[in-house]
Amino acid sequence: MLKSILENRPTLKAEIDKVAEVAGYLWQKGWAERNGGNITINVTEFVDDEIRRMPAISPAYPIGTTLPSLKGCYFFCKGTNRRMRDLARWPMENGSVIRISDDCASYVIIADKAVKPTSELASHLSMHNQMIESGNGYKAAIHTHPIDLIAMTHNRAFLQKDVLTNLLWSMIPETRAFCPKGLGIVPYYMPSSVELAEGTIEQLKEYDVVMWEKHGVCAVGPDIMEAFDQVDVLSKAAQIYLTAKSMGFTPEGTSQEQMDELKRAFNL
Ligand code: 2HA
Ligand code: ZN
Repeated sequence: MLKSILENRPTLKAEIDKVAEVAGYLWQKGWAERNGGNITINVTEFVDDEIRRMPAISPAYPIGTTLPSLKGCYFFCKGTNRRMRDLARWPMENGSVIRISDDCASYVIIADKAVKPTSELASHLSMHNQMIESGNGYKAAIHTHPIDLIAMTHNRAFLQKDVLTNLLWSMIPETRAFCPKGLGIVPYYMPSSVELAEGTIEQLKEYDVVMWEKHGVCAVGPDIMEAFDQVDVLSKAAQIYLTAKSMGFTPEGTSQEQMDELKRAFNL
């Protein structure tokens, strides 16, 4: 049996372990039906000369767009049509490491198996390209289908800029503290489309979390655990809103003054 790229690479393995842990959370939360959702992480910092010499185990596939800042980059990506709950248990069977080709418009798979990456690869890699260009040091992108947050995007009133941000911030102070930029909104586009990727990139200039109308959420962060945490915090706030609603009343929400006080106290 061929050895895994993770063998004798504890720092790379630790990042893949975090991906597997988060994949398990997504399944447990009911956010990852069938093959729903995607995770990609930039693993370039863990790449050594031996990895750089590893031959392609797939043809060169087009990304669908050209991303100049990804030259020489490597990513671990969930496989297309693979289940999150399977990624949780067997990450290297349900995801793969890819190398961006020198043309920055295509990629090859290098390890462990020729598992073709996520259908949302163009939007994920566009997010990574932008994170590199912004210099924010972020290495992880997650896309998932949280029931409560998606339900909220079915209400047109919530799709106006920062309406949802302010509503969710006002449900519990932690949301203001741990999701300080709030969330952006991308109007409905076909899954996997270039429009969806471009809309996401535009919103990420301002936010770390972006809602895809009637589809799901995308979040970015320094690592996959932190990207997940932001979605988790927002989902908690959405749960509080809908629990109050199902008790028959509209929750009052903390006041603008109380939120401003928090902003000052936490230096947000
Ligand atoms: O990969 O969620 O939007 C499955 C999806 C695509
Ligand atoms: Zn999706």
